[in-house]
Amino acid sequence: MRKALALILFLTAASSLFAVQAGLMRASAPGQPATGSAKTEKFALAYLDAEIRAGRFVLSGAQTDSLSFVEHRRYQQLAAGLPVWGGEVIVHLRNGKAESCDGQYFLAPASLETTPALTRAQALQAFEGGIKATGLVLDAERTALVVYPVSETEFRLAYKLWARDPGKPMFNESALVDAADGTVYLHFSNIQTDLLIGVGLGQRGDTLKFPTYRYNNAYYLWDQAAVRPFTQRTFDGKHQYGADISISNSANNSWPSDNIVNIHTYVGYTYDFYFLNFGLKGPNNANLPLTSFAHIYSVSQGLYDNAFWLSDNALYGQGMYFLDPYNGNKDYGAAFDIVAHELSHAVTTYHANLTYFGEPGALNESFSDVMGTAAEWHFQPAGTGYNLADWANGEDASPPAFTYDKCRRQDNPNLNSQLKNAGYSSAYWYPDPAHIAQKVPTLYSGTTAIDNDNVHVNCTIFPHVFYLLAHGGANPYSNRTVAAIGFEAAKRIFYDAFVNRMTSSTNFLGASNALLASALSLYGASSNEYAQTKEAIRAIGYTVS
Ligand SMILES: [Ca+2]
Ligand SMILES: [Ca+2]
Ligand SMILES: [Zn+2]
Repeated sequence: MRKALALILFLTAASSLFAVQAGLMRASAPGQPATGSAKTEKFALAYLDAEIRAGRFVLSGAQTDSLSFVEHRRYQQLAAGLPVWGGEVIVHLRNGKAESCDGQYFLAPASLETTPALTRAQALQAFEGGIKATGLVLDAERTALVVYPVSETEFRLAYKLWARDPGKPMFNESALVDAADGTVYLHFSNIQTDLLIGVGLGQRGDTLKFPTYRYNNAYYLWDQAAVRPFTQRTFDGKHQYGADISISNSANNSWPSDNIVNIHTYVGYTYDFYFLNFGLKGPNNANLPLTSFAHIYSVSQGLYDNAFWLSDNALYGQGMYFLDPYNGNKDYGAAFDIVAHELSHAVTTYHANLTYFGEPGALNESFSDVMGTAAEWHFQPAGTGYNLADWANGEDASPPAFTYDKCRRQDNPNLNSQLKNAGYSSAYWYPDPAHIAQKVPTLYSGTTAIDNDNVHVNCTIFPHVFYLLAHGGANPYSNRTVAAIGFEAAKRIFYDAFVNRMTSSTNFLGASNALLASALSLYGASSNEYAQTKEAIRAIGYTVS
């Protein structure tokens, strides 16, 4: 066909042939009518149907949406048996019937010279000449002949080359080179898309993948809302405080084992956990930028082994802080439930904003332990050991050997004593409470209430309620049993209660009422979920009438 036309679906006034914008084809410019009338669409579908039957489009992928059950079939256009560069359409079918389509195709000639005048090596030479490079090597698997639409009326046989430079790891390009005369139509780096995801080793030697950003020949632990819809940065304090601090970087996007790799990965997982379970888009539900600071260390600033969320910090600003191993050689950033715990504090900050003192403060900690554990179970298989889901908090932070020693326990809080672990005298060795009768009274160091009046010490009662509901079991103090309602229901009830029904001053009684209200609201008065929530609240010592 000499007088070939490009026929771009629904966008008859296309300014560029090569603007492959699948999904945007129905947009219209301001002040102009929308394109894509039913008539156009009907014509396009009929045309595509005939072309597919004639073998000029081949199925290259298909998926069915799990909510709408609409099937999306992806087709690659062929001309003379070769793929047409940029010729790709997606047909959407409902109940097996095509109802719309997206993408772009060309009125390409049915026959075309398919024997290249140039060899692959000659095409590579032409490319090298064009960009003044030497010594490039081709990836044989990824190099292929295609039909390149030079214009609406001209289709050329071309090589799509995939070239690397063995001496320069950062050089990795695709080039479209005319197979007859060596004209270089197009070339671009494969690296931005190929290597946007970094690969590194977590603290436990496990391989992790995470978003990075390339800038000036280095990669940074930085997602500029490209992989996930929020900006995420992870800084390396390099074992100091107040000194130069920069976003962690790597020359080749391959990262050595370090907890910065865990932290950067786990912040993304936690975002995914909240979004997938509750539809929450980051702590503020508006894709709040999230910054983490790893390897921060200063005894003079009172910064010992710890991890925390700070809404404000005079030196570095809002973010999550992971302090370096100091007295206990802990790797807090290496524990997924701890990263999810810290980020959950940010969720609380933007919702209930529970005051960080006394019972509201203990509830603030409770929510973080509950969601830290729920996130662990969302991503990890059940078991005992690193990277396995369990009912303790922070166990993966304890090198060199895995242990539950000194971890808060949700299955039976009484198995641990945070006050004992913290080195207080034996008169203070209260077990972590599982029941309101075990709540630790205000303890003083001088005139100061220890632990902000026991925000950690007393935070274990409600995570135990979560355990009773999700897993089922008996309270170790009251011996009252609760039948499991399962993770999904327990998660929904806790999230709804803590995010939608609590305020800065909610106390333990208020939290119990919030959980009951959530179970009632979500599952109804006659539901087993509501009945077991009542049992769980009774198990920790309240009367539910
Ligand atoms: Ca675990
Ligand atoms: Ca855990
Ligand atoms: Zn906390």
